[in-house]
Amino acid sequence: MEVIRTQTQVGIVGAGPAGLVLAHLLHALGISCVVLEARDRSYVEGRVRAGVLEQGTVDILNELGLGDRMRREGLTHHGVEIGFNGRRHHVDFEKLVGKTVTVYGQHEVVKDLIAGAHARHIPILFDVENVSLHDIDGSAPSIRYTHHGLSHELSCDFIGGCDGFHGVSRPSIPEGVLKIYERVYPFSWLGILAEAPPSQDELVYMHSDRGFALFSMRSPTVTRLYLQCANETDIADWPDERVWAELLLRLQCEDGWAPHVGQIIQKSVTPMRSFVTEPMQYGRLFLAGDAAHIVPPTGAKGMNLAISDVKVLSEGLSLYYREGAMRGLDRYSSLCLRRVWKAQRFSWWMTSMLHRMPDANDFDHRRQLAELDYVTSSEAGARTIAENYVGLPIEGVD
Ligand code: FAS
Ligand code: PHB
Repeated sequence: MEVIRTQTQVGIVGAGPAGLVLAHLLHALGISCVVLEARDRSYVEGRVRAGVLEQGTVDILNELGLGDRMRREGLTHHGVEIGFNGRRHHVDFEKLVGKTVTVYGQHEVVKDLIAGAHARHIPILFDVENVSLHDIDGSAPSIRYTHHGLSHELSCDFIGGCDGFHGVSRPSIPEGVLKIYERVYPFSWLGILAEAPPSQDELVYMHSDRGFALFSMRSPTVTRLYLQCANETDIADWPDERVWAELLLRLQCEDGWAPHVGQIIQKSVTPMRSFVTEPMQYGRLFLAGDAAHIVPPTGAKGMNLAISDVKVLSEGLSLYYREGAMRGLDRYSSLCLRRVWKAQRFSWWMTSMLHRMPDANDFDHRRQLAELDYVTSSEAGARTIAENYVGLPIEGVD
């Protein structure tokens, strides 16, 4: 079969937050790229996932001229509430670290990124199949794929492996090169979207004897909620009535606060894992986002890390194309991993502090409660939550 040969400077595999933000960052730098995506546009735009944008993520989207709808529809949050023993405790980001976060669904960010890419004629090919990476350890890597039944080969200078945890990029790196660090948690999250106006302005992370629950939101009319559930949970065992009953039990507070109940419009179960691959690059292939690391969503870091990775990558590529210097690209992995591991630590710590651990004894549980009491009653303790939650600084390549 004839192979259609094309070329670009940076080939990007995956049109999630990592791949799409990288494409816009490169476009703004005058560096050509092509984004190859396995699924169709509506699937990618409909994937309901993260909800909290760090200040750094908001700044990057605004600097790219892609923040209009986010500024209109996003919800600025000045803090969160940590709940235990039936009481909620406010952690005030603004007072403690002078920053805020924005609640705006990942799927809304993706819609804005794709719309912006089309307006700027940044090529995104959806429904690509049989993607394979070649000569990634040489100076002329390429990506082969089929699209609408035709075979293609995209020659490029560099490849952005932005294809998530189950993508082809990480497995394209030869055996023995990568060191994998992983922890799988003994529970998952059952998440719902409900057509119910949020019953308060801020998120509530609740540690209850029955298990963890999270009250979040998407808009003035849509509430987002999660509850800790067993791994391998079959969603068929959780009809809407059972989900609401359990959420109301776990989130109940002495002051009578409770989420508003409404029609559930989306339900899913997400396993929880911490995962890091080192290094995050091999030859001219650079892994970014979930292709390189996974965090439990308790710290609201997943999507934000994906975007900070590609910010660093874009700076390294800019240095290369401006000055022919590889020093930024050579530092990509070490720079990203320093911030990734701090986000891993925070996400693990929030998860360990807030969830009921199946193997915990009474001492462990009382120690957990003491930790929650400390971080919500000590300014130093609350500040460590605040500065990690709003996002640690992104170190530049130079
Ligand atoms: P993504 O997985 O978003 O994107 C990768 C893209 O690559 C996908 O579009 C995929 O279709 C494509 N792809 C895969 N293989 C390919 C191939 N061979 N060829 C071409 N394309 C390919 N984070 C939070 O902060 N809070 C949350 O509540 C939260 N909930 C989550 C729920 C679920 C079910 C999952 C899976 C993740 C959740 N996350 C959450 C984490 C999530 O937000 C990720 O961190 C974020 O999507 C990472 O973005 P990317 O790295 O771009 O990867
Ligand atoms: C969400 O709104 O989806 C969300 C918020 C905070 C988290 C995880 C998910 O830690």
